[in-house]
Amino acid sequence: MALTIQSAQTIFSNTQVPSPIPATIALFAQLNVDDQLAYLWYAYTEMGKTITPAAPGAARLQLAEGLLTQIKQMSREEQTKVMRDLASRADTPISRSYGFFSVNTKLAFWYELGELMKQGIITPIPVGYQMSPGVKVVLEATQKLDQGQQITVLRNTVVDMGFDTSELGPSSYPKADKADTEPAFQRTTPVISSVKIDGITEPAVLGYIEAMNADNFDAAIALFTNEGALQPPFQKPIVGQKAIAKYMREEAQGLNMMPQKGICEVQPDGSKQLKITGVVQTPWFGVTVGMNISWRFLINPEGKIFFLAIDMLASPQELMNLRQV
Ligand code: 45D
Repeated sequence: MALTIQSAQTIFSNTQVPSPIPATIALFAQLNVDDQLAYLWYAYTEMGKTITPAAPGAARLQLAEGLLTQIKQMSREEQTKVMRDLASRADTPISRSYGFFSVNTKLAFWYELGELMKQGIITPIPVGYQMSPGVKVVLEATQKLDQGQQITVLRNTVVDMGFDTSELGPSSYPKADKADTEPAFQRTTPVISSVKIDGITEPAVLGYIEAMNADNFDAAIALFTNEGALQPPFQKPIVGQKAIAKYMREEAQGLNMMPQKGICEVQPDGSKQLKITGVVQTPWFGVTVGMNISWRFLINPEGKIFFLAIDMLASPQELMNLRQV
């Protein structure tokens, strides 16, 4: 029987625990725009008492500089309007430009706005703002998450902001900031070249982790079948080597992957299903924040990766939990 992406998506589904991240984001999405901006400000400053993102490099900030310069020159009211437009995904020139930014440039843009807010150059919260009770509910839900989940909530809300440019095509914005202009992240930790995962000897898996930890995306992608798929957390599968390569260059740079243990089940057709749990660090937070995740691999009988899903774990206990729950 031929492997399909649809059936691959369901491997190990009986071992998965729903993540609280989408539930928290759903609560956030119900807030009105001003409450959303206030929530982000409180959540970010609260988080900042224990962890802070690394300052984005000059090359990355430069991609957002045009917008930041415009915003700095605005009145307080205009600045508030820009932030409301971003949060409500309005169709405005600034909101469109933002929509074309890569994930990491969007984060760098807000990082810089956050710095300007701390300096009092930009108002974090609209003048005369009155907090609604809903903000407290979402903040309390956020406090219950571990740090890896909290930074994922912030990241995903930032990614969703701005006008949705996905239907517009690359030509409608001249300086499209995409994979070819994506600046590199500095690696903070030394790369471990001989990967060891308890219970796993599959060469494609070990080779994948080793390549990713060296930002060697060409080597990682060569381990996939031509029509192979990568499914990042809370996303649809990205299909085909070319699309995966573009995604990796934009979003998988500088990650530190520390798989711990896994299981491998050989199927009658010779394909293998593997589930590995472990910890991933993002270059934004370095060694201070670990994200508990799992990798679910479907390897074809020829030893190539047909499907790989990355899932955020609901709890650290789940790291241990590879069998049915
Ligand atoms: O609105 O094997 C203010 C893949 C207030 C690849 C603010 C992977 C106003 C394959 C404070 C200014 C990539 C899928 C906002 C593995 C306001 C693979 C600012 C997984 C918004 C393992 C807020 C990788 C700010 C993973 C500045 C799981 C927020 C990577 C900044 C996960 C938030 C990476 C930042 C994550 C969050 C990174 C910098 C979750 C970064 C999060």
